[in-house]
Formats: sequence, C-alpha cells, structure tokens
Amino acid sequence: MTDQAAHVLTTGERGVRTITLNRPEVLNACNLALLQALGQALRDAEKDESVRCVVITGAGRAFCSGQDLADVADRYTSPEPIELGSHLRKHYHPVIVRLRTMEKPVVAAVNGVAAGAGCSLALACDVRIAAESASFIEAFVNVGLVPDSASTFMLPRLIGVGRALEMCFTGRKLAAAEALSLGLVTRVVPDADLPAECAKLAQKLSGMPTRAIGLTKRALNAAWTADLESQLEYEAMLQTTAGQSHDHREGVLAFMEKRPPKFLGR
Ligand code: T3D
Repeated sequence: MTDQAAHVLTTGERGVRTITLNRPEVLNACNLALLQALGQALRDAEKDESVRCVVITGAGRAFCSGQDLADVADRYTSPEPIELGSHLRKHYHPVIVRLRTMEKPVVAAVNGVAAGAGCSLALACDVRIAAESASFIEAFVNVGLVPDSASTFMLPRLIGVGRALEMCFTGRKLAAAEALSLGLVTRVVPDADLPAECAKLAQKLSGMPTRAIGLTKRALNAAWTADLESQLEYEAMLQTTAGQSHDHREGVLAFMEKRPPKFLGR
C-alpha cells in the first residue's frame, strides 16, 4: 500500500463503499496525501456502477480535524505572504463538489469530532449519523479564518442563518445531542452502534432505486437557487428520466403484483 493510499481505507460490501479517513494520530487531519487519496476514492466510488451508496467515516476517536496545521507549518515561518485560496481550489473544492454532485447517497458516519474543513466534509454529505461522543466545530475562527469547503453554503441551509452565524463566530463545540436538536444530524446512536447502524442504513439505501435517488439529489441541489417555475420544470425533466428507468417500471409492477420490488439502480 502506498503512503497516500494508507491515509484513506476503502472497503466494499453489497453495493456499499465505505471510505475511512485514516490518520488517527492527528484526528484524521487533512494533509495533501489524505486529500488526494480521498479525491481518488470518491472518483472510484462514483464511477463504479456496483457502488450504490457511500459511507464516510474516520479511524480512531475523530471524524476529521480539518486542515493538517502541522503539514503547512512552513507557511507560518516564511516571510512570504500566505495564499490559501489556491490550496482550497486545488485540493478541497474537488472533494466537496464531488460529494454534492455524485448521484449516489453519501452517509457521514460521524464517529467523533468534526472540526474546520472536517466539519465541512461532514456537512457536504447527504445524511449525517453521529455517535453520542461526536461533535462539530466550525473551528476556522479559532485560527483567524473564514469557514470554507462549503461550510458557509451548507450550514445555514441545514440549521438556519442565525445559528450558523453563532457557530461560526464563536467556534464553539456543538455536541451530538445539540446537533440532533438543530437538525444538523438525523440520528445520534451509542458510539459502539455507529458502524452497524450506518451499515444498516447504507445497505437499505443501496437496495433502493438509486437512479431516482441520484436524480432527487440533483433536484434538491438545484432547488437551493431556483425559482418555483424553473424548479417545477426541472422536476418534470428529471421525472421524464426517472420514468424511463428500469426501477420505475419494476416498482409499479411489483406493487401491482403484490411482491417486493427488485431495484437495480438503473
Ligand atoms: O490551506 C488551508 O490552511 C486552508 C484550509 C483551512 C481549512 C481548515 O480546516 S482550518 C481549521 C483547521 N483545524 C483546526 O483548527 C482544528 C485543530 N484541532 C483542534 O482544535 C483540536 O485538536 C480538536 C478540537 C479537533 C480536538 O481536541 P482534542 O483535545 O480532543 O485533541 P488534541 O489533543 O487537540 O489532538 C490530538 C492530536 O491531534 C494532537 O497531537 P499530539 O499532541 O497528540 O501529538 C494534535 O496536535 C493533533 N491534531 C488535531 N487536529 C490537528 C492536529 N494536528 C494537525 N492539524 C490538525 N488540524
């Protein structure tokens, strides 16, 4: 295994690809190798037709602590001006865009702290299930930065602008129970149950009409910036596509024949 590959572990079972961020000694902080390996793992999962649901989690006691600050320590001792935008564009944006546009459900199994860009990573997934000991920190302000990697896009849409501003201004830790009460996560489960609960959900999703789920993700992404008429038109267009799928025909036939459907994701 190359050093880069070791930073992200992938396993597959019955249509589910699990991607584990694997630098537990630094709470899965993102160095370049981890970001590249994560990007590659997501590209592979997107391309592989046998993968119908993706789970992202962290090794050890954390989900992800964001940018590896030690990895970029040189910036802070050099007299050169620091330029962060190009680093984000090159290494973070492709990961976030792929998570949001991949037409497969992506579940974040948030096993511990998700801080800074690690919090953004969790927010960019479609569904978040948290362990009781998990937490979310928009840690950027603690190091004098602006939330990035789409935290300013996802967070207010998930919990509202007022709460997003408070979280981002203070950089405080939001515990799993509060995250649940704000709608940032859909479920909180005992730490020991997280892998099994997420696997159960992922298995369920992977057996569903995943083509329709992918198109639904497209529709909900578009709805964030659309007006009513254009969204209605977009739904009609996507429904035309879904209507021609195997799974639509199968779903209706199975209903009429009073048998369980066999969805193929196409
Ligand atoms: O290119 C760019 O820079 C732009 C992109 C920016 C995106 C960002 O993500 S900016 C925000 C970066 N992240 C942070 O500021 C979070 C830093 N970490 C923390 O605040 C804390 O570690 C946590 C609140 C996440 C967890 O605290 P705690 O007490 O549970 O753990 P700890 O003891 O602080 O951390 C354990 C180890 O992980 C420790 O190493 P050690 O002392 O055992 O050798 C610590 O240094 C290391 N670690 C944790 N987070 C990072 C890290 N090492 C490097 N980078 C980290 N982000």
